[in-house]
Amino acid sequence: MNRRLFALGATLAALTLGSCGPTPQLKVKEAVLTLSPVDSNPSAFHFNVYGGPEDVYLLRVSSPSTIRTEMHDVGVDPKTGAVTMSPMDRVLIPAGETVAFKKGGKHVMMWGVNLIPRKLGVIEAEFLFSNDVRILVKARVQEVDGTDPDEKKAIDG
Ligand SMILES: [Cu+2]
Repeated sequence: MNRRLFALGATLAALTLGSCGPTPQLKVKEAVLTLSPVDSNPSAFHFNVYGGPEDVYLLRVSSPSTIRTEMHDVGVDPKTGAVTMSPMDRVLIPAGETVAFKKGGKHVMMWGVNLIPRKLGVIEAEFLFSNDVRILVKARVQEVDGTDPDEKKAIDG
């Protein structure tokens, strides 16, 4: 019995040591919130999601500094050729692959961004995945032209 358990343990150790290369880690990086020039319009949130050891879905991106968020994809209307945005309720993050939320593609829209991130130049966002992992991210906040938020400039200067 004891010998059997030992053998099992040795096998598990061998399997763990035998896997080649570092195990990919589910991560969110390069996150930037671009403030809308018009306060009543949503701001655009961009980032890269790095897939982990298994396929997962990104289910939600939220922030205590916003009223509402939505994940959107960008497409082209086949009839009119106009660029359209459609909400997504989940986004597949394949194991070991990078999914970019970038200008002209997938993105998160944030409504009602309050004064805190505008003053700090940083916004906290939480990413919820289908494997129950939550990742907290501090993202840079910028104006449409890429500069620091106006409120931050007003305080700093
Ligand atoms: Cu959108």
